[in-house]
Amino acid sequence: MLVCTVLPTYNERDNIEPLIEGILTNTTGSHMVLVVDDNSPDGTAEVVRAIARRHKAADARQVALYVRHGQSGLTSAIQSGIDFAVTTFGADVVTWMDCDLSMPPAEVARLVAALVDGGADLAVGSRWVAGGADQAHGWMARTLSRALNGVATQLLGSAVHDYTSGFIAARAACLQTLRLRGDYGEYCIDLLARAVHSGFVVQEVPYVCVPRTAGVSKTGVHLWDYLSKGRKYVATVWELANRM
Ligand SMILES: Nc1nc2c(ncn2[C@@H]2O[C@H](COP(=O)(O)OP(=O)(O)OP(=O)(O)O)[C@@H](O)[C@H]2O)c(=O)[nH]1
Ligand SMILES: [Mg+2]
Repeated sequence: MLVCTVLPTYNERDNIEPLIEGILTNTTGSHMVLVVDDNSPDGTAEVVRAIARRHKAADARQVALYVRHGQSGLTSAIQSGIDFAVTTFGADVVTWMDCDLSMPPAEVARLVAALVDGGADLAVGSRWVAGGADQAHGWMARTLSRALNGVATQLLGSAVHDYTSGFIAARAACLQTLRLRGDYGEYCIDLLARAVHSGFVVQEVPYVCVPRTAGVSKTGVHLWDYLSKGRKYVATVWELANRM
């Protein structure tokens, strides 16, 4: 069984190496990494090329890189990575996560175990179940996230308590049925709601979200940035609730 972790990056030069090493040292068997970089001006791709060369020589674990030119967007970057992982590399399971080290790389193995040992079709890292927490954001952003997710759980299905997680592992067959839609984080609400609605087995795995220590958040640093992204998330929940 081949597992591929897709890593969407834009200016993550200082995070990508500890992230890749953290994933590969905490997983066993056939586990590869695919970085989808949108031609980051900070040289993220150069760092990835060096890591790839080192692994090729040392332990043959594959670190692949896809640089997109003239394209941007988190959702399309992840979907491109999924397509490559499944079609080109033949991955049976695809996982993905943010590359700001807010999602601990050691937790990838627990998401994969929820599929392999737990029989789930899709596993989602969750801040809002017992054992999970959000240490990355301030009180106001956390409260907004909890409120949005509380409404989403009520309207879209109680199998998920963190619809905006972005930390996912899924079987290739599930991802071939459910393609990602949207521009940014709203894809996750949409994907999880459709997975639950379509009868896929969804399992939550608690994780503790920790603060970014290098690079800059793509959502932004002010509460206003979260509110403006949040508007889109509220609209997505509302549209899905009316359609399902
Ligand atoms: N390839 C690609 N990656 C992106 C793009 N926008 C954001 N990313 C990546 O998406 C992930 C999430 O971005 P973050 O900066 O963590 O932003 P966030 O999680 O929305 O906000 P925080 O809660 O502040 O972390 C990171 O790995 C980014 O590098 C994009 O246009 N293209
Ligand atoms: Mg993040």
